[in-house]
Amino acid sequence: MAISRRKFVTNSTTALAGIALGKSALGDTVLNDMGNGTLPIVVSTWKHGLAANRAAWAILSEGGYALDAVEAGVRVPEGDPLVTSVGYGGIPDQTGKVSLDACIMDEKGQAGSVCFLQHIKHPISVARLVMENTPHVMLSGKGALKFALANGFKKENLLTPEMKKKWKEWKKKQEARDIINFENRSKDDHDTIGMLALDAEGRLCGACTTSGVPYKMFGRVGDSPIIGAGLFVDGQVGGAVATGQGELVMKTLGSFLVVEFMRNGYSPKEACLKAIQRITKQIPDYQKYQVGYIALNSKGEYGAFSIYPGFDYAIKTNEDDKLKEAESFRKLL
Ligand code: SD4
Repeated sequence: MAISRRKFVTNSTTALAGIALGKSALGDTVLNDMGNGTLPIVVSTWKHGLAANRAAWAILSEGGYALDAVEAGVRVPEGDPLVTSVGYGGIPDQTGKVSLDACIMDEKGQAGSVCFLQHIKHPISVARLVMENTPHVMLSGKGALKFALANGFKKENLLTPEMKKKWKEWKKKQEARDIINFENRSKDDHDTIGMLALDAEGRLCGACTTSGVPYKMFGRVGDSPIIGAGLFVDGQVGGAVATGQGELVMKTLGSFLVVEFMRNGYSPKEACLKAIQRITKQIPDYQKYQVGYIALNSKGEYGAFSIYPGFDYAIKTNEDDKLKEAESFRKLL
């Protein structure tokens, strides 16, 4: 059922009445669709999305495939030791080990994923191989590593000397660092990259890759490799990716939810807002955490929304190469 903007504003205002969200603020929020439908387009999370988008753009602007574009795009922060939340140079777990989560989806709904993968710099490329060369969707831990090594990936030490030093400092203090993206964050924390691209032929694909929550428990897996949580793509409708505290995203199957809202007629931004509202309604201690979603529909319109201010996302089209701050739920309260 397609829902008109007016009806959405009314419904949402009613739903949010308990938290005194002003009608005009919500109206402003939901009326702001973005993207004018020109293809190709690529959107991704956080500031490191700018460089990643440019790598994706090199493929998209030549008429290339969105799947190649998202893989090439997210490999940039995966390989960059200065991006401390993805791939090589990622913040380790409590035991000083870097473990990575990643997944990828194509326009036909095919999916591949790896989780708790150690020693491999580019988990996104392993996830793509799981999708293309196995009958499965997800490989984990030692099995994922074995599969990667059998397919020619190199075993590497992903813990940079800088991160080892930071981890040792953290160990002395044992500060809880499960609250990410606000309050507790240091300037150089950057966070998961999720990327969505729509190529010149209208093929929509997505990728998501991370080293996860800083100083997580050994063995912890977040939302990022979970199809439907960290990433979901329906080539006919749209795609969504999540960043932030993965546990909240997993409990609400966030990216799938965003895509389902788009299927029901909501714009990408409205759909992200509705998925954030699901968290704020269902998760009692949500205030402690940040979550952000970005979405891109099959018409090339995009949008984003987060719980707290401070979530930036990057957009690249023929005309744009920019970073934008998502609107946020708590700012409207
Ligand atoms: C996780 N969602 O492992 C990831 C972390 C993240 O921005 O996105 N940080 O929970």
